[in-house]
Amino acid sequence: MVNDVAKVPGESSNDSILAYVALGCNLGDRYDNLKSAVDALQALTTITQVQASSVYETSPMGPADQPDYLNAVVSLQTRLAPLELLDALQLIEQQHGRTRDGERWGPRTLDLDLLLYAECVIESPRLTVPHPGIADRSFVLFPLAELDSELVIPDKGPVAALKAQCQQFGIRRLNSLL
Ligand code: A4P
Ligand code: MG
Repeated sequence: MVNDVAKVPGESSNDSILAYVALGCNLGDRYDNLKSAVDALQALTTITQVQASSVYETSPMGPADQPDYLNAVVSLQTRLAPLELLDALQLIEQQHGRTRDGERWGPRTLDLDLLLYAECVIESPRLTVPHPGIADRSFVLFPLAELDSELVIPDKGPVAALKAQCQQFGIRRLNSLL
């Protein structure tokens, strides 16, 4: 089901949409991978006004025998449809050596998750927005709240309240990406 601005996940909008994307990485040069992903987003003509949170180092959610993650969130403006934006994110993941052959929640060179697409609620085979994990992960909520502390997540509530009660994952704030 889809409401608000984008009526169909594959159909682009005449209006510029504010979207939020979560970045995660725990393999390779983690900071370089995140920075390079932000550079790749900024290089797209279909995406403008990219703003990045600080980088956070976090203990892994899922299997414990994997390196700590670096996480961040970016906001951006786009006229891409939700599925077109997902395509763009998955292409950037592939360009950064992302494979999908390991265990669930296993280590990765780059994960780009579409957190929010305006106020849209989307349930389609390839895409769920807001992202299913958005409301209970410190490594998403802390950087997201940095970009907009007043943000209200559709069907979930204010980011500030969610941040106050979420699971922490040993979160440590590092430097900024931009
Ligand atoms: N998909 C559906 N909705 C979305 C969305 N909103 N954004 C589909 C992105 N993709 C979405 O994703 C699987 C499928 O989800 C895609 O094909 C897409 O069509 P994937 O990237 O292939 O696999 P994944 O990321 O491993 O799956 P999953 O279950 O979404 O994992 P998460 O939730 O991304 O968690 N620990 C720390 N500290 N920090 C992390 O960032 N990340 C994970 C992965 C595990 N542990 C972590 C972290
Ligand atoms: Mg993912």
